[in-house]
Formats: sequence, C-alpha cells, structure tokens
Amino acid sequence: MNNGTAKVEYVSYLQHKGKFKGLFSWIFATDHKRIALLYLYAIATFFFIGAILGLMMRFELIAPGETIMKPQTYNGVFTVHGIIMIFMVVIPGLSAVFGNFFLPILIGAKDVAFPKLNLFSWWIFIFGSILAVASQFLRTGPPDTGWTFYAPYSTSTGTSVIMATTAAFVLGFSSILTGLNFIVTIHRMRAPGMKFFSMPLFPWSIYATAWIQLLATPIVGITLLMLIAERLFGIGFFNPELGGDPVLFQHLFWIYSHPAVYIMILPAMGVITEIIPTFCQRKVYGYKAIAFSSIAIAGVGFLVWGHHMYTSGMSENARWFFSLLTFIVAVPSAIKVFNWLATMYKGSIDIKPPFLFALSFIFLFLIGGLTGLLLGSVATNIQVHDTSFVVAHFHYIIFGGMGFAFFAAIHYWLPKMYGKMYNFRRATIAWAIIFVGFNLLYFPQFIIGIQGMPRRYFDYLPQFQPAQVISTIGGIILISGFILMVYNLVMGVRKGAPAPANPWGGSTLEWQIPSPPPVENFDEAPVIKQNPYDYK
Ligand code: HEM
Ligand SMILES: [Cu+2]
Repeated sequence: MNNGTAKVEYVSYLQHKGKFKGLFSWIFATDHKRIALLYLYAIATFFFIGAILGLMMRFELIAPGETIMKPQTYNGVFTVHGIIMIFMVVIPGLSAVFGNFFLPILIGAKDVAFPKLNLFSWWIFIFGSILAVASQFLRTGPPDTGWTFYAPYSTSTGTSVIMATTAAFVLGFSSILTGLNFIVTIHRMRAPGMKFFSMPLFPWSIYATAWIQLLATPIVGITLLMLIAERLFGIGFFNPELGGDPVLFQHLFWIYSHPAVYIMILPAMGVITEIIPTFCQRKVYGYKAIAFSSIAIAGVGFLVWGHHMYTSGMSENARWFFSLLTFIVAVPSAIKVFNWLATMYKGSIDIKPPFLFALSFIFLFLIGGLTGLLLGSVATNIQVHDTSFVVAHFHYIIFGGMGFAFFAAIHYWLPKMYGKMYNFRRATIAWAIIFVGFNLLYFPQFIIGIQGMPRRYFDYLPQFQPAQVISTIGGIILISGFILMVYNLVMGVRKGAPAPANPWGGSTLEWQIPSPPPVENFDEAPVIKQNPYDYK
C-alpha cells in the first residue's frame, strides 16, 4: 500500500494485457472494473438519447397545439423516453457501474463471485437495449403505451409492443443475474475478518438492492410474457370479454415496478452515505440504523404497489391499507436523511464537487419524498392522479435522486477509476447549471399538475403555457450543464493531473489501493480488524 504520492510499480487494470487486444480486451473482459466501465459507456450513451427525447417533448410542449411533432409521434417519444430511462439507465445504473467497480474492492475481494456471468449480464443488457431501440424503427411504429404497457390498450394497439416488451424482458434477465452475482459475492468473498457489520454501507445498499433484483424481476418477466401471449393468442388474461381482468395487469406490473424504484434509489442512498462522511471528516452517524433501514426499505417496498392503483378500482379497504403501508415505507428513508444530517452536524465540511451533488441529492430527494406522501395518501392522490404533478414527483425522485447520486458518484470515484483528476471549478459550474436547470424544468410541473395539467398529453389549455415555457427553458439549461459536466469529466480522464490514491482523505478500503487499481485490486488479501470507516 502506498500513501499516494510515491511512484509504485504495478500493472493497473487499464494497462493490463490479457488474452485479447484493443476493443476485444474490453468487450470480452471478465475483470469487474472493466465491465463497470463498459456499463458506464453504454448507460451514458442511452442517457444521452433519452435526454434528447425528453427535450423533444419539451419543445413540443412549449406551446399549445402542434409545434414540432404529431400526437402519435409524441406518444412514441414519451414511451421510448420512459423505456430507455427506466430499464436502460436508472435500474441498472448505479449497481452495474459503481456496484461492479467498488463492491469487490470495498469488501476486500479480487472480483465478483462469477466474473464470466458478470460479462454475460453486460452482453444481455446490450442485446436487450438493441431490441428496445430497434422497436422504434419497425414498420408498425414505436410502441405508444407508455413504459408501463398497461392492458388493455397494450394488447390491442397496432404498434411494436411485442418487441418493446421482449426488450424489457431481456433487460430483466441481466438485472436478475447481476443481483444474484452480488449476493453470492457479498456472502462468499468478503476479506478475512470482515463481518457483515464491518462492511461499508454502500455494499449494504447493494445487498438490499440485489435481493429486490432477484425476487421482484421475475414477476415482471412473467407479466410481460403474459402480455405477449395475450397479444399473440388472445388468451384472455386481461380481456374481460374472455373472463380476464385488465386490473390484474396493473397488480402484476406494480408488484415488480414499485420495488424497482428501490433498485434505483437504494444504491443512490448508499453512495450518498459514503460521500457525506468523507467530506465532513466524520464517521457516519448511526451505521446500524442505516444498514437496517436499507433492508427495511427493500422489505416493506414489496408491500406498497397498490398506491399506483387507487383510481383503477380497488376496494376501499385495500386503498387505506396500501396508503398506510406507503407511509410506513417513508420511515426508513427518513431515518437515512436524519443520519446524513446528523453526520454533517459539527463536521468540518469540505465543499468539493462530489459533496455538492450529494447535498443537492438530499434536497431534491426530500422534495420528491414529501410530494410522494401526497401521492401516497388516497384523497390527495385522486386530485393529482395522472397529472404533471406525478411527472414532477418521479423526476425529483428518480432524476434528482438516482441521477444526482450518479453524478455525485462519478465525481467521487472517477479519480480512483481512471487515476486522473478533473477540473473542480468547471465541475462546480456544471453542478450549478444542472441544479438550476433541473428545478426550473420540473418544479413548475407540480404547480400546473395541481391545477389539472394532465400527463402524457401532447396538447393543453393556454393557461398552462407560462409554466410549460419555463420548463422548456429549464430543460435547455439542464442539458447545457450536463454537456459541460461530461466534457469536464472526459477532459479530466484524457488530460487531467494524476490522481493520488486518496484525494479526499476517505477512510474506506478503495482509498488504500493505488489509482487506478491494480488488476486484482489488492496485492494480498487485506485482513480486516477495524471498523469499515477506520482506514486512516
Ligand atoms: C433531460 C432530461 C429529461 C427531460 C427533459 C424529461 C422530460 C420528460 C417529459 C416532458 C415527459 C413527459 C411527461 C408527460 O407528459 O407525461 C417525461 C416522462 C418521463 N420521464 Fe423524463 N425527462 C428527463 C429525464 C428523465 C430521467 C433521467 C428519467 C429517469 C427515470 C426520466 C423518466 C421518465 C419517465 C419514466 C417518464 C414517463 C413516460 C411515460 O409517461 O410513459 N426522465 N420526461
Ligand atoms: Cu410505488
């Protein structure tokens, strides 16, 4: 181990020469760190495509009536935007990139338990993504159901629903295999001496996430197969004329898709839990409470799916029950927020770009979470159901939460991953632009949502226009900040100053090895005697 400034002789995973050369040494790599970068490049590309589609919708919505596209095109665009962002960006995002890269390192392992399976998961992910994008170009036209594929419309529309659902099905497989791999890794590969309760908290969050991936994803897989069978053979699962029930589809879909939002947000919380103590130079407050709250969120998250269905015809009792459970799942999330704030309290705070993204995560996640309670309570839900209030809420949670955590993570760990530093000033400017753009884009949607602006509509009443214009301007600002951020990171990787092993004074294991890490992470397996946050 070195103190970061001394030159050491070792082969980093970036320089390592294996069986293959050039591109093949990447796309056939079994090193978890290379696979993490493969995911990073793929997901960044998809995010960019998805963001362009989002911006196209914003331009359409800048004025009432038709501006840049036809209504049917709009339906295709919001569906594809949703499919890309949900299944190809935020669900895999943090766990496939940073889980892959840092989980083994943080628990002192050489790699994940099944390196080849790990590579296979990436290939499946790419295959599924190609199918999803291809569904846009079939003669039948892009799917127009929204990413939720609600029956009965999805069983009868003429558009490419089968291709899109097959894509989601395939992507689900990748997610299941990744989850399985991580669970086995955590159980079997921890360094000698590392107990469950001496794991850092990011691995804890990945652990909780992996169980959701493993247990919930098969449900949506089966649901999508049922939908395909319904379309092909008219079986009658969802068609009332054949004795089926369209609401059954919603139950099955949300039994997966509500837990899926925790696949997105738990690793995000894990990242924030690593970053806050580092930049406050303090130990994280309430280690066990944070670890258990991840497990609690994963568990209770399975029981609240009905809050998406208050208006689709459920019994009164079912509604208040789901509402109650929804409020309960807010508790472990609130515990985490409390612990982050308690960690910061009286810390000596070092304001660097990763910390700025982490702070804005907390702020945006709070707005998303509190508006989530309005959606969780039956009466207020019925007022804002299927309005742009919902759009604002989930963008605050998913983009403001998972997205900002991703940006925080990349600014935190990039020096370790590439052994290079980026420009702090530019990163801070990009952060400010992104933060302002984000709030301009989504906050007005809360207001017009309450006033009755429906979601997924191509047209609207003139009274909503001012807010829509502000949103669109916000979208342009957001994208500019995003481009600046990516430019800055890419320049850092290509031309940045060499990064020391521990640029932030972090206290977890990854900062004890050189940047970029050696091929097998550790020269010799570390023996763990301390607490997870004691490597100083
Ligand atoms: C540049 C950034 C983005 C912009 C400008 C944007 C804009 C939009 C707009 C205008 C809609 C349609 C709202 C409606 O009428 O229902 C929408 C829907 C949606 N967005 Fe985004 N969005 C962005 C980023 C994201 C991200 C990062 C996610 C990640 C989860 C996301 C997920 C979704 C989903 C799931 C829908 C729902 C699609 C549907 O209704 O089927 N968006 N977005
Ligand atoms: Cu939900």
